[in-house]
Amino acid sequence: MSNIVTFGIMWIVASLLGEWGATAWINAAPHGTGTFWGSWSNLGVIGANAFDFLLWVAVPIFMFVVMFLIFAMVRFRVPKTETNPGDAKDQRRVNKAFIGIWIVASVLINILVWLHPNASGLEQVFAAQRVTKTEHPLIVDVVARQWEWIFSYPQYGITQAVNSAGQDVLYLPVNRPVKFILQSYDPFHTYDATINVMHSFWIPGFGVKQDVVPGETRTLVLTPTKITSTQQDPMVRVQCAEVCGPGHPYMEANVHVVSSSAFAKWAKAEAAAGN
Ligand SMILES: [Cu+2]
Repeated sequence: MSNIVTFGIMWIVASLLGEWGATAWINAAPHGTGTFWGSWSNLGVIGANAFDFLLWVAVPIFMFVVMFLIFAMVRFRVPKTETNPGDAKDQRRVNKAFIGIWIVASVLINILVWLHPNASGLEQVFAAQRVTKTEHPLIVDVVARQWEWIFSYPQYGITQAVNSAGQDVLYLPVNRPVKFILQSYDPFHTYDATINVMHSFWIPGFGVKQDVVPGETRTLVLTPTKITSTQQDPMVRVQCAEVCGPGHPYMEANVHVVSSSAFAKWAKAEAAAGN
């Protein structure tokens, strides 16, 4: 059998096994769907799909390189009779066609992943940001300070949402778009602007992260897709993801994704409590 046919069979078998393993891993991910830990928002699903696609593309490329190494090591090993191994003829042979095909294939694969999932995924993310009034987005004003996340709900008259223990808390209704308006400043020390630093608003379980920069107002629109909470899934929490001082690792807040009726009840009670 020619070298090319033998190697081709090795490559195809290894790739099929690899794709089978990758698909099994994707389907068996800890939280059920997708290779990401969290894809419990519309934006998270876009990221998880991109990751899955790239994994499927990467498996045959990875197998090509690994199988090529193994095949060459075995097939072209130096025979015992060779007296001057460093000068073996096969080690100085060049296959220009192989080099050309490798370069063209690499360029094509790069163009492919630039178009999809990169450009196509970004387009989906941008489209999700253009939320319209008819979709009745929930507005949540988010203030990041050293070291606390403050959530207010202007549509419901809530200036700082807290739980019974007085901790900041983020309540969201499931399947309704949320528009986060993100700012970094300290409402309790407005006289001292030097303490305003960069933070990053990260909910790992939603698969999204947005930097919060002093002097800027940034927005993030997403739709939670599953009823869950930090208690059920620690990945569903607000976590600062930009080193912002000694309190940075503890700059987190509990999240509750609840039904729309439970949210209305909570918002009413929260406003009535004067929070
Ligand atoms: Cu931080």
